[in-house]
Amino acid sequence: MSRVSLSIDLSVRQSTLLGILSALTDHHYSLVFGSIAKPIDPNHRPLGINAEHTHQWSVYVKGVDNEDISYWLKKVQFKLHETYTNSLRTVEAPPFEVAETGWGEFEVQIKLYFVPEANEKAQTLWHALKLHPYGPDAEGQRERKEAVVSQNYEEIIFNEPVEPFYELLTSGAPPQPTRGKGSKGSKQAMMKRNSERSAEIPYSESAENPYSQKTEGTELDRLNEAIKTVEQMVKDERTKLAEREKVLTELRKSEGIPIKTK
Ligand code: SLL
Repeated sequence: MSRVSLSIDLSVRQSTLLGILSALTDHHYSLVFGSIAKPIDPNHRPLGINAEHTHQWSVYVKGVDNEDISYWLKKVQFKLHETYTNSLRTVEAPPFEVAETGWGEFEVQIKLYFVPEANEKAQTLWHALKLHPYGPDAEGQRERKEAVVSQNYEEIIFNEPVEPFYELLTSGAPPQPTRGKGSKGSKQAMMKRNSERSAEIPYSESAENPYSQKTEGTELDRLNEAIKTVEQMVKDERTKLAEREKVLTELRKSEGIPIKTK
């Protein structure tokens, strides 16, 4: 009895460990998706738009820190609310975005299509288009007519990419146009210029971009700690199992009774 439950416990822990290890060896490609919306200024209404439309907005998929991700992301299909004409919008090249006007919020379906070398099926994301400010300062934001940004960070994981695609991924994005002199984030820009072409996220976070190698490093440290803990747990369970087996063998010998394990 105890022997059976122990071995199940052990296999669960081992699979956790394998999960963590494979998460470390998979290839992660990051993107940001979301929307930005602004109330239409009644004195500057764009020509020819529906009188009921109150907001201008755009929904987008882009690289972290605006990195060009078209070397692995081939096209994006945005499915808008059915009140829009031609509600299925396909964008075949960056910027992967749809700009519109409207009056209501809705869920946008975003379908990502990868380059053929990826040999990966399209992936679907959902984004709730936000037109109205939300959160603790919603009222202030509304009064100041601030743009409403709602965005998410996403990591696409390609497991064991097929060889040509792996090469493509690790050869990375074409070099970014460099910013003007004295621009902020110069360390980051330098890291980018000096490094090999890579699909990696920026070295450090910035005001516009919270996703960086530094924050990722902290996460990896935590994962490494978790692996150590899991390894120790597996070791402890093995020791316990061996001890129990020893007791079982001794019991078998002294009692001469076959002990059922089911
Ligand atoms: C709502 N469930 O009631 C949502 C639907 C639809 C948004 C929002 C303009 C369409 C058009 C538009 O803003 N549709 O006139 O082309 O809030």
